[in-house]
Amino acid sequence: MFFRSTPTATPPENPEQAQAQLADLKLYYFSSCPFCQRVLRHLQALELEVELCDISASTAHRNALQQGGGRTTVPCLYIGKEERWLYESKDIITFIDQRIAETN
Ligand SMILES: N[C@@H](CCC(=O)N[C@@H](CS)C(=O)NCC(=O)O)C(=O)O
Repeated sequence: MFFRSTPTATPPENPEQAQAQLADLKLYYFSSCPFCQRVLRHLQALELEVELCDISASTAHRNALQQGGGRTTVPCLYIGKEERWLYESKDIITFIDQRIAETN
């Protein structure tokens, strides 16, 4: 599958604050999903981490996604502070960038 890659992100000026901004996030994913890889690559370029929930490795994660988000499509970002489930890789990347921008 081919898709346009996102522009390479650069790590934030204040990585500790930026990392703290992501503390309430969980990324539901599975590793062979190219849309998940897009989000994971973005996080890698930023040198930041979110909690990862692999739905192919854990029935509990899969069930949590189904029950919380309403479907098992990945990637899906659970936003703890808002109790919100965000689907769509591009929207997830935009959300993460916005959260980080709040630290600048
Ligand atoms: N447009 C979505 C596509 C997501 C997508 O198609 N994910 C696949 C895995 S690669 C999936 O979860 N398919 C199973 C389903 O939708 O239940 C995105 O960019 O995140």
